[in-house]
Amino acid sequence: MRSILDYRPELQDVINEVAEVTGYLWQKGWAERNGGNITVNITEFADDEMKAMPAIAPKMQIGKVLPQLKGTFFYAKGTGKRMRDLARHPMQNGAVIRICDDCASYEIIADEVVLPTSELPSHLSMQNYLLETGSKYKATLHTHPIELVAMSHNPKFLQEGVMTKTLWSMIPETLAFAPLGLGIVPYEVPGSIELANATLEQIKKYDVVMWEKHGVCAVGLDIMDAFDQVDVLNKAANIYMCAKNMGFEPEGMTDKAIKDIQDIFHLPKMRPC
Ligand code: 2HA
Ligand code: ZN
Repeated sequence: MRSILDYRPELQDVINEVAEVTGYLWQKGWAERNGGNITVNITEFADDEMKAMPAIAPKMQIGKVLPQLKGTFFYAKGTGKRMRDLARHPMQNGAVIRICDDCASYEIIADEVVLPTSELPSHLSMQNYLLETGSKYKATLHTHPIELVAMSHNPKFLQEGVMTKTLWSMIPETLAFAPLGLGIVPYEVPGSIELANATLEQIKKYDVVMWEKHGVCAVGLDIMDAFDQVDVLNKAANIYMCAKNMGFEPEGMTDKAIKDIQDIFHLPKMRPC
């Protein structure tokens, strides 16, 4: 069977990167069974031939109206599909979708009828916001990083800024590579519009947001960038956990040490476009 990648070779690099990251997610233990999902905006690769591709399944509803997404194209992981399978066979475990002109529905155009992720409302809400703000970010990632999810079971860490401060203070790299910190989304039903709306509010300020007792959602220039930010935050959570397992509360870098790093390295406080 002919794949969309056969005549859009530029797309291959994006899909290869998604496959590489999904392999990491599995290796890290963050992607049990079908856990987690990904979308990447691939509209830049849509030539006339791709735009003319017919739908291969009936139109489906997103559950929200997202005006910026009219005519855009996304690669989306399939619902119920495993990250570890996607790493080897990305076009059988994910699909290319086109958002219809009503901005409220989508159709699958390639390669196979693989229904997109159950968290599509959250992913597309974030993608809509990124376009609305002129961001260069193309990728959204949802995954279940063990130590971060564990921390979200302690109400102390769900207060604004507390988890961010704890994580930043574990190791300077966390501050450098996740400079916006971690937003908090109180528990909502997975896949719900409520979860999508609450995520959207937090993603305005943060590149990575914690879904209480569930996982994280991250945005990035590409899927590797989104993954890296989650990875550095989870590394800090792991250091926190190791110290606790050794029987002590980690001291953490001082407020001054944190501020010095922010100043010396001119770390952004807002998402750069
Ligand atoms: O796709 O992780 O939140 C499976 C999930 C839903
Ligand atoms: Zn999940």
